[in-house]
Amino acid sequence: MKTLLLTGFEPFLQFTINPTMKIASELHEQTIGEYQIQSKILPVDFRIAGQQLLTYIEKYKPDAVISLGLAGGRYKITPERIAININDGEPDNSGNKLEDEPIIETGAVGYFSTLPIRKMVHSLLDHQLPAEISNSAGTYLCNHVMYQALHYAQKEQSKMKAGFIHIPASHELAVQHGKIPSWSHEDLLKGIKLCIEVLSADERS
Ligand code: PCA
Repeated sequence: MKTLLLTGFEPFLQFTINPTMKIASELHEQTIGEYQIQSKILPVDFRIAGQQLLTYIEKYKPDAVISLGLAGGRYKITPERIAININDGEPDNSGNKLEDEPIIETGAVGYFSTLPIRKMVHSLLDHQLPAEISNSAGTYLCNHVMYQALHYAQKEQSKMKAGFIHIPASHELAVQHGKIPSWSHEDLLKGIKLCIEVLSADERS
């Protein structure tokens, strides 16, 4: 059995709910394909999210890491293609406002996801769930943790796969927010389960 570290994020900015929390916690300790899942929720804080993620990676020594984030306003499930070496954006939940700052001073400009993102998108579409690869994870916390995991794998010459999937709002969040498209929790959960099945099947082939 392999280990998957699955992370979600706490709520942030104007989003009073983060649907990734519910998905991550419902999948905690479940088995999908060859993967036993360990779920964790990360803080929306530039100074501690990456460190927490690396602590969990060292603790669980996962074969793969999938981090989930909310992309409020997107209509589709979007596996991310690349993480870039920049922290920039709105203040985080602790009030840190970073601008044009490298995540890791000596790190690469960017890292491609090592998840089977094209196969994930195909599988989601085959199951009638709208999906596409995203070519930018932004420069906020989601990009930050994706970069941190991939940098770690590269630095340690680890075979650990890593990457990030952004999801749309849930109906629950959209009702509170008022101006963003949304999916049912059940469909979001189904989509993430499919992505994990694809990851597992990809490694068997
Ligand atoms: N989405 C934000 C940070 C936390 C989350 O769920 C992002 O896209 O960076």
